[in-house]
Amino acid sequence: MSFALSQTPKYPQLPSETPATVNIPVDLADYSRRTVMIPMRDGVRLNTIIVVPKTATPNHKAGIVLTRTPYSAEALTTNAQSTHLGSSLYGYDNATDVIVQGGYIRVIQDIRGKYGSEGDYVMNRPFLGPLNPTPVDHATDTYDTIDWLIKNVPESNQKVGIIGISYDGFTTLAALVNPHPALKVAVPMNPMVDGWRGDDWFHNGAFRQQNMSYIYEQDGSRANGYKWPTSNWDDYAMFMRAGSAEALAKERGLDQMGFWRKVLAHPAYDEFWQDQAVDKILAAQYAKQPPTFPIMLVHSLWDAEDIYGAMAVYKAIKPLDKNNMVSLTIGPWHHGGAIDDGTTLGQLKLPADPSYWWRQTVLGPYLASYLQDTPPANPKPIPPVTAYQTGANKWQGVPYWPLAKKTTKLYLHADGLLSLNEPTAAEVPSTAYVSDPAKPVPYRPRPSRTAGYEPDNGWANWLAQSQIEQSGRTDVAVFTSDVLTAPIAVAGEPIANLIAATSGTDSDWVVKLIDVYPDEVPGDPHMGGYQLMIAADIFRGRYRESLSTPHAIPANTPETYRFNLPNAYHVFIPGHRIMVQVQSSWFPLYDRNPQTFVPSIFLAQPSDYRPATQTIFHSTTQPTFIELPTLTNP
Ligand code: PG9
Repeated sequence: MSFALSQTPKYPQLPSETPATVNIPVDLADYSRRTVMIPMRDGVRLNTIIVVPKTATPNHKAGIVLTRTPYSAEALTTNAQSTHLGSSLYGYDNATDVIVQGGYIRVIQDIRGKYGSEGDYVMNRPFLGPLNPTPVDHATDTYDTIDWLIKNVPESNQKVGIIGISYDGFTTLAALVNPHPALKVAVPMNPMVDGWRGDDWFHNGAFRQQNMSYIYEQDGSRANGYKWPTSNWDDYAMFMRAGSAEALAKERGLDQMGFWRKVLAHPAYDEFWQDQAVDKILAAQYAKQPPTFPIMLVHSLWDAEDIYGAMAVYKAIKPLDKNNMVSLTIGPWHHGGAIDDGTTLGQLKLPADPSYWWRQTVLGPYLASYLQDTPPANPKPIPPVTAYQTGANKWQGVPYWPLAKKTTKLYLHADGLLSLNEPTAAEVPSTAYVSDPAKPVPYRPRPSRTAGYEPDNGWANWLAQSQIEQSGRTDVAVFTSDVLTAPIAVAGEPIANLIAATSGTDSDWVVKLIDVYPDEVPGDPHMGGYQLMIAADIFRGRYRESLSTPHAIPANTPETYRFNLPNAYHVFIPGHRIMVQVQSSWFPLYDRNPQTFVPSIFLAQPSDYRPATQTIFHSTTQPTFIELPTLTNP
């Protein structure tokens, strides 16, 4: 480290050996790198890194692949001081292999308020309208950026594609709102779309408290310089000791962050969340004018962060897609798995590498068709939906989604049984368990690390972890089918139709649809008896009548909780069994429901947290079932 001296030094100095900046000699690298500040319409300038392969020249122009990120354009483009473009980009960096092979100009921009960009940061800055009275949002920033790029990058062929995962998937979707005419293709991957319904902040009203550290670091400073103060290796212990998310927030100073205060003020699905849901915004736009350029939505089946977004957008805009511009990929992936190594998903081994196959066979030709001046001749057409069927473990091109046209009901029964038959009058009509907020069900084995992507963290693949440990708990109700003799293929969103009562006045309900492997799996011993979640989600009972207005649950009264589980494309194969688990906590990922109705769970007091007896009904008149969207020919 060297320190600049403000005065003439008193003692003799050795001259510093360190230059002011270090550059790779221009002739050595196969690319050039420019850092520019692009002015937006309100005068704010956004830090933008433009990496140009040497194959792109003013006489041999190339398309631009743009990503807009809160995660540091500098970091994403300086993976190595490499002479090769591919190695200089960070890791897989939104499909580096495809970007390099396609000869594209790579542009990564810090969104306003983050890292090298000017302006203020607002989490998922809402679009212009009631929540944003300023003249700028991510749509206008993308427009202004593209406009500048095509006028100021002489190697550009005037064709721009935008691509990104998660937050960068959200900014990719934002580019679709009143898009610039030079925007020719968009690939939003695992985008954050609706923070309340099923992406990062809540799922059906249950708060994802493990993202509190994300809010702290993201809102805390431009360059994420303030790190969440840790205290425990095991988040389960940390959240239990604090008592509630709000108490922990106070303890750690999270209440200094603006977005946290918004979360606290909006626990229900009020206008704050509804008005910024991107699926609704795009549907309103496309109802007036259908999409005019290609958009490929990318969904990960085991996405621990944004399992809702891509499919919600597809559902909302596909019926409005009169020009057939919108396609879909559904992959056997964790969050961001499309640009990662796809050969494993936790314990699961997948033949070949589905991620590499998809990038090379689908994404590469797709981008080439719309961004290259001379795309490869006779490309194989990209199907409307490219989906990976787990269980059978194969990619398939399918004409529409959901693929299933029929519904098969999977009924819960007495004695922990599960079958396609309705309950009979001879059966015990209900199953009960005690849910104790003092001992919530761990969502994954402890120690439960803060969500992160370090190699030993486990967060990325927790949705694919075996549920075997949970199946042995007394506070988890378990229902299992006989061993299957014929396949059952699911292709769409299963719907949980739970009829249940609680002795409390509020309750969470977690429903998990599980594929149980045979007791022994030849050649893959770790999979013996494995309980793989195929679709699972949580529903906060106070929202059963209205998502925007909570209502107390009348104690000891059967109520219907009907909610969609995330999409599945899975075949339960002969020799396997199907299982459904029902529980009332998923901790510490979700905050605990005190099981006593209080106006805001964020403000629940220790005395509000009480054990409750939970009763699941499976009688002839009150049957609980899962509606499976099934295929006639698996
Ligand atoms: N899922 C992350 C995120 C997106 C938007 C808001 C907050 C978090 C992400 O991976 O970017």
